[in-house]
Amino acid sequence: MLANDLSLAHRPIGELFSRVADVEPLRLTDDQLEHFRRWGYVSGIQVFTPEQCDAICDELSELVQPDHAGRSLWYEYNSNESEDPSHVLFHALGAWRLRTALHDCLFNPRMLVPASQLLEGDVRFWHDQLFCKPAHHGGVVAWHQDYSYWTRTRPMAHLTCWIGLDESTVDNGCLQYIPGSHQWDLLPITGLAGDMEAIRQVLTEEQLAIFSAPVAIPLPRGYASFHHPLLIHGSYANHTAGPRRAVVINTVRDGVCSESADSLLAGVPPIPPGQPLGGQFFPLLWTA
Ligand SMILES: O=C(O)CCC(=O)C(=O)O
Repeated sequence: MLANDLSLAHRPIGELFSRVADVEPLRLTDDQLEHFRRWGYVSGIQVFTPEQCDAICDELSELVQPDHAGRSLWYEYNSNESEDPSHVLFHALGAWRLRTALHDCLFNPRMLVPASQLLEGDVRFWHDQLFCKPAHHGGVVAWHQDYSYWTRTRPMAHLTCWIGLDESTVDNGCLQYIPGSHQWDLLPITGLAGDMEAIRQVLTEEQLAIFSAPVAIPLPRGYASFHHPLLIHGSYANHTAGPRRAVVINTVRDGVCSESADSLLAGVPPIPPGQPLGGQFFPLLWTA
């Protein structure tokens, strides 16, 4: 085990994400909860201050360099998941193990209080993700359902929190949703970073009709959108002069179990099928 593996710490290490005395103002309203139930997402929730975004961006600028300290700790690391040099999508899982702000942001009540409401229980960490599209030649994230990548865990009681580190706009490739698609069945994986429209091959005529009306989710810097594990989402390319960077925090309701005898994340010791997620790599983040 490596001494600088921050996954050993199950509480904040630094001061950037200080405790919040009163969590009541952080709670989603009944209208927001109803919006999530009906459409599969709720957005426009501030979870990071500009100072917190700056600290995470500083760490990120180090982590995109190929020879950074701690690089053996990643679960996945793709400098360009698209494999097309003219459309770059930096996508990496496991940053919480490498740098303090990216670790401590998991314990942020501004994210955890809404997550607990949406999951209807205690919140356990699943994994983090970084999605970064550089200026001028940032690639797409193809339409997909998150749970199609997570069927090795069950029951489906998962949640995604997407947090912009830059203002995200239609022009720089903000998140896009197909509202209501969380009611659809689980679809097969059709790729994450290549052909934006590949998912169309597996949709019915009825689904294709709904699919023609995606909703863009532009957000100010530090603001989040939460979505359901079956909601279809993606994002278009970034051809603007600035980057579009995001941290994604994926959580589960406490009690979600492994469904696989293999490692759930690269390098993590297996959790036997039927056993709940827990231990060093899956800390409990919030008790309702
Ligand atoms: O950052 C993006 O554009 C896509 C993020 C995404 O696919 C996710 O949060 O599951």
